[in-house]
Amino acid sequence: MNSVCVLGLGYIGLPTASMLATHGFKVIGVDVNEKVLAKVRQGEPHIKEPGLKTLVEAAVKSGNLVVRSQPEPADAFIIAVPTPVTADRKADLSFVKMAAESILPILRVGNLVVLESTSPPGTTKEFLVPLLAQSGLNVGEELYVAYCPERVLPGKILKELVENDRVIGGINRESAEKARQLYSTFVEGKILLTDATTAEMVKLMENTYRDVNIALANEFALICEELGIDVWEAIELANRHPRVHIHNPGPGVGGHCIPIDPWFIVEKAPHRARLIKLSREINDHQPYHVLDIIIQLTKGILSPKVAILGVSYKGNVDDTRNSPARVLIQLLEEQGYSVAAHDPYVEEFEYELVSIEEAFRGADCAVVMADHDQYRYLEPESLGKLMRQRQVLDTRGVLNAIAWRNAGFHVKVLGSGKQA
Ligand code: SAJ
Repeated sequence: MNSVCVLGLGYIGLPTASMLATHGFKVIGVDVNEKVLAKVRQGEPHIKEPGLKTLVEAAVKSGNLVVRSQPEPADAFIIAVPTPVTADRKADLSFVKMAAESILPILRVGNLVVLESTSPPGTTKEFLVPLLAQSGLNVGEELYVAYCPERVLPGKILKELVENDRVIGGINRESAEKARQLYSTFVEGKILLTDATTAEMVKLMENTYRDVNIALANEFALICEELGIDVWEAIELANRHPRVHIHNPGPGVGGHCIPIDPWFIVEKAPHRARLIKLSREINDHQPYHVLDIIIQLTKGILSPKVAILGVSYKGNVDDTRNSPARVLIQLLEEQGYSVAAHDPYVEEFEYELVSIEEAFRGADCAVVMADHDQYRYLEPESLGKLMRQRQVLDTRGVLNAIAWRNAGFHVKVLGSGKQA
């Protein structure tokens, strides 16, 4: 195997294409977005991710990574396009379909096609294989097909792409072995082989495990608020048990994976997936709970202003997809609040982003929505002077509450029912 065509140059496709290119493969990176192509062509990633700029630059400079708007013949094809969720909570496989159809005319005997996009169990065998069979090749014998989910954590993509164990599900043993050959060129973790449908379920189970656990933490937070307990302290103590690992509560679950993937299980087994569905609902409700706290904090204030700190879906990333802050800002505006938002990472957002001082100026409450490291080191004394009311709501448990209280702030921490 010498050449790989990667379809979709997003958060997964671009790092993977660049990684393969720096490991000696001739890589054709394909994307439908002209802006993405233009940037990558110049060796510039279109997403912020530690180390990615250096990697993309090296890949492009070496001549091993070229970008195109249409796929070109190669030994292997990796499909890394989005699989969003539709309004009725089903997987939208239209991008997978488009990608598969686009390679039909160029597939050759001996090619390998790998699907990396998160998909409902059965997608590779029941959706992708019949599509690829339209090439006229005998799928399984002349054309190898595998499902190999990505498992990398945004913020640590490059490290995890190499170090994480990798699950590969083949439509048959030969397909799985072929895919192993490809991934073993850069994966240092273990490569574990299974069938395609199991691999699809494994991916969904990983993210669902996280979603359900976060829902449990969020439920604990609501309960602790009512019972006068600090959930953060309680979790820390409970996690001293050797078999307990409670997740962190927060303002909601965002990103492009965890709020979506559980629905792909629900889609396939709606009557069985009760806990999974309930967890989704619990986590989706968190921004509404944050709104309720803000309403309490700003009761009686005329034309209240709220400063939102962090609009990305989690700390230290620039990604705002499904960000709980977006939901909260919309709810606040519907309630007549004036909102000023700040984020040190995000460049493009539907709502205007301002400097930290502008966000605090005249505000009646500042709300930490993303756990960016910078927010741990904010100076409450100087920021407090800019505010109309010294109030802060920490939905991530990142602020030094004592320092803020010493600066005259009323500090509310999500999940804490303890009176300050
Ligand atoms: N969150 C909490 N509490 C927690 C952990 C996370 O509220 O204890 C929130 C975050 O703030 C964020 C959301 O959940 O809004 C998701 O963040 P995350 O860090 O849990 O996950 P992602 O979406 O950045 O990446 C996940 C990872 N999956 C798992 O850890 C099982 C990653 O390994 C996957 O590759 C990625 O989804 C993906 O692409 O599927």
